Amino acid sequence: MFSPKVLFGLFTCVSLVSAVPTPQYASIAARQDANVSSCPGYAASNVVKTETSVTADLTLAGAACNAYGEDITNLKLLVEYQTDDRLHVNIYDADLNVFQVQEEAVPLPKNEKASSSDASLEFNLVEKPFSFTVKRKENGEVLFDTSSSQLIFETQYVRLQTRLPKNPHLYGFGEHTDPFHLPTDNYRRSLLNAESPNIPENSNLYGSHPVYFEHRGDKGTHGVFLRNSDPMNIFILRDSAGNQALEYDTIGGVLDFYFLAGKSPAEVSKQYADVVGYSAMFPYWTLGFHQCKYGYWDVNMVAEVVANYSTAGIPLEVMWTDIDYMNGRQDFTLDTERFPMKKMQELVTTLHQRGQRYVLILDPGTHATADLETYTRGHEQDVFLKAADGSDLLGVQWPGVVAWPDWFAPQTSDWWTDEFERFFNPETGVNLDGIWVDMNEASNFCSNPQCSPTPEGNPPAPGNAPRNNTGRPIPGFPVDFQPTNSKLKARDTSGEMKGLPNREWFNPKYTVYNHRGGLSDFTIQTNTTNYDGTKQYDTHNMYGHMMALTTRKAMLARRPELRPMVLTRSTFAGSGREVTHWFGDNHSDWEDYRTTIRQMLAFVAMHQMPMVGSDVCGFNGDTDEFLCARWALLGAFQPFYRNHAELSTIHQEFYQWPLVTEAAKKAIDTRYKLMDYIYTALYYQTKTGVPMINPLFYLYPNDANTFAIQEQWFYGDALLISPVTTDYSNQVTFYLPEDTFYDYWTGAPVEGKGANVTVNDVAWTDIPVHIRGGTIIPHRQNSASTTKELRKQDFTILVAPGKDGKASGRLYLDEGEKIEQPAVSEIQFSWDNGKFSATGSFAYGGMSGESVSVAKVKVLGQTKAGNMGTWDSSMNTVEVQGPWKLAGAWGFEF
Ligand SMILES: *[C@@H]1O[C@H](CO)[C@@H](O)[C@H](O)[C@H]1NC(C)=O
Ligand SMILES: *[C@@H]1O[C@H](CO)[C@@H](O)[C@H](O)[C@H]1NC(C)=O
Ligand SMILES: *[C@@H]1O[C@H](CO)[C@@H](O)[C@H](O)[C@H]1NC(C)=O
Ligand SMILES: *[C@@H]1O[C@H](CO)[C@@H](O)[C@H](O)[C@H]1NC(C)=O
Ligand SMILES: *[C@@H]1O[C@H](CO)[C@@H](O)[C@H](O)[C@H]1NC(C)=O
Ligand SMILES: CC(=O)N[C@H]1CO[C@H](CO)[C@@H](O)[C@@H]1O
Repeated sequence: MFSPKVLFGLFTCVSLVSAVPTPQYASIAARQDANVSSCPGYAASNVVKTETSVTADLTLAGAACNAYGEDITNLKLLVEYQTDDRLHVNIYDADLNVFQVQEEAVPLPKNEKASSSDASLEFNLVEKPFSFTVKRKENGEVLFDTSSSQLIFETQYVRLQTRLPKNPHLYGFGEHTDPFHLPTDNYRRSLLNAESPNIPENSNLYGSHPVYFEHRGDKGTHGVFLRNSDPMNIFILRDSAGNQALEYDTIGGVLDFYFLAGKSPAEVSKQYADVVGYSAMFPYWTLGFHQCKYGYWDVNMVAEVVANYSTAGIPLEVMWTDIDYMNGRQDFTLDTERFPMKKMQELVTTLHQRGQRYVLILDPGTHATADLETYTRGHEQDVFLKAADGSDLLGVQWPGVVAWPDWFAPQTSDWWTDEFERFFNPETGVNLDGIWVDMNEASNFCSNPQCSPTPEGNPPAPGNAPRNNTGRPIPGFPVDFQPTNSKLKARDTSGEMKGLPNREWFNPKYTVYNHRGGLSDFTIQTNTTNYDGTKQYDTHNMYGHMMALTTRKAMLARRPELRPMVLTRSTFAGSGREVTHWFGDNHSDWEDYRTTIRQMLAFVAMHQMPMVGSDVCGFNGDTDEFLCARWALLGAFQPFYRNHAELSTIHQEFYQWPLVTEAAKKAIDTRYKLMDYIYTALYYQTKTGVPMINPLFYLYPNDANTFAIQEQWFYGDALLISPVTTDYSNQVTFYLPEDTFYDYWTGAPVEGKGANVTVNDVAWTDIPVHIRGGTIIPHRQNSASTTKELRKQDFTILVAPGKDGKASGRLYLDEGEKIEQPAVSEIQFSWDNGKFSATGSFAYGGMSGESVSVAKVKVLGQTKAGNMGTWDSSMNTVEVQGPWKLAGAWGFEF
């Protein structure tokens, strides 16, 4: 780890002539031994403005400074008013040799050619020295202004700075474990995907999402996405006078920006989805409770865990198995002694009969041995990345020496899909329901580019006790498998945006901070060429993303009619449109318990990856019953809910402690009753981009007290979750905005005063939850052991009127798993001072045994009985008994 003291040097930039005074930032970049102050910047010429676009030539405005590479003399500027709310600004090399993100990795959004006069954003440029601004027309707010320093565009270094308001409210730039509301006092983020045990703060983690949201209260929220996958540092700078700026420093790629106008936070989320894609819809069962552990020794133990959950009366929806199931940790194999096929099939069949599901793990590294058919088939189909001599590039992962699939090669997808069909064949293989891809940053146990992946130098990392059938020591790569590789032969990639040749691949002069060491340490060598002629240097941050996309295709080929459930550790901007993510290998401690909240907020709202969650109770290290009880409750109100632990830890299944059993039962019972409510929220995020989890400022954008809150959230848009976040404490202080709330557990009204509330006696089995007035929440009347059983329960509708006596809510119903839904219902509930109605579409009739009936409607905060229903004077609630079938519009009046 780099200490902050070392990071923030005091080197000061020389002022540049500019209308606004140039801030004197501590130039963190400059401390990397290059004098960027002599960089000449660019001058714009041939500026052509049309109704929907601006183009210009940018020419280096003086002698090259060659700070961290060579200055590129000729650039082009392309500005497109793509929609009324989205402005695209791309600054790229005129020769089109510099790498640009492939469309297969991140499709380009459609340019709808909006008219600049109708657009909410306005682009302006200064020709010399070149700079530009983006302004919100409505109120003149300048959202982006690059005049505080010169644009630098070199072969291995690209820098752009924008001025920020003082103490800006910034969010995003995942993946990180830093504050949700980003620090603004000379803060650094680096985007360089890396395996990250214990998810350290102020570090690059598993994924890269070069997007930020900036919130300016009633002046609006906007977003800025940089479509660039190269490793980069991002700085939020503050000079001694308090002037602030945001700086991008990348070691390659182009400045391909998308400015999103908002103006509400949720609108920015939607506009970001328009650019990188709307989230995939996940099966209903994914919202159930999941259990995993590295170290379930054999199939019997897996079955025993399932049975123990059942005995304890804790609903278990999905059972997972980590790499334990593999033969010598090789993909697409079973340890024939401990996980024999016959028993695995019996396990899956039994789970399915009980309405439960099964998920297995895969890693990208394919054991490079002639004994593994998956490898030999892959080798024959030429799916692996190549070393300089054309042989398969080798590294080390769990099985030992591995070859790395090249996910940009089309044949890799065919091979991977074929392996899925062989191994996960419903009749002859393991008929799993979802898949989990890990280690795909990619993580290489070979620690540096010079490392030789031989068994002697790099034995497989310690894991389970040695098994008989691993064939260790792992044999080296057989000589007769050295192929001659056709695809690398002199490919002329000029003008194809594949990346510049002859760069310094491992130690570029400009350093992107990496907590694992150098650029290429513990991963695939960055000098490796991909199938399409691009380099790992530029595409490294998309390796896991591409693996996940390929895996989704394989799942789809297996079961074309069903929504795939693919969980990936490594992600890139846009991963959410296909797959989902958990927060990686955290630690069983209170800090990581708290961290899950800020990670969830950023992933769901700012990165369009809604189905996320943490390893409940913690992954590394031993948890304890108090932490695990709290985490069981916290996790139940996060989208993806899986208990998972590392090999060497104690068992932490919820049934291991009576206290945790009680907490988990309550948590799961509540989560399940609310399942259709949150499934509805997920569905609408996939359709509208509006997040299913709301940071408080999304719903109270003018309340400055909410901007930095990172230990509370709205589950959906109605339920405010305020868990105990202090270590081993029964006390919680949480914020209640000025609004009408109701205690979720008692129904009692609670008037929010725009102030903190402290509760001193939160039991280990409790979590404070409040309903926001003005909402209507559909519930299942009872919980159940599986989501399949849950769907047989009738609904109750809970109405929580706001101050104005009104409320609204919605319910989406479908069959739960199919991509093409034969019939769905989209129901709107409304309450207006005594009048209840359900309107919308009602095509979903329910599968056999399922309920689509409402048993009762319960209205909170009623001080008198109406003409209908039963008034409970102690709780001030009215209950109106149904049933009403959700088959057409209905309603009643008190
Ligand atoms: C950087 O360049 C400027 C202008 O040429 C010069 O005044 C300054 O001393 C240089 N700084 C360093 C640290 O080399
Ligand atoms: C399951 O429960 C039994 C009985 O309490 C216990 O002996 C066993 O260790 C448990 N197994 C697992 C894997 O939790
Ligand atoms: C990448 O660099 C390493 C270390 O210098 C070298 O051994 C290897 O041959 C290079 N690979 C390619 C594809 O050029
Ligand atoms: C492993 O090999 C030993 C010796 O060959 C044998 O006794 C044992 O049963 C095998 N299986 C396991 C699971 O240890
Ligand atoms: C609420 O308490 C937190 C600390 O627990 C504090 O940071 C925050 O400023 C308080 N909010 C208000 C509105 O007082
Ligand atoms: C973000 C965070 O809290 N990470 C912690 C994970 O666990 C390790 C080991 O306890 C801590 O050092 C990290 O701070």
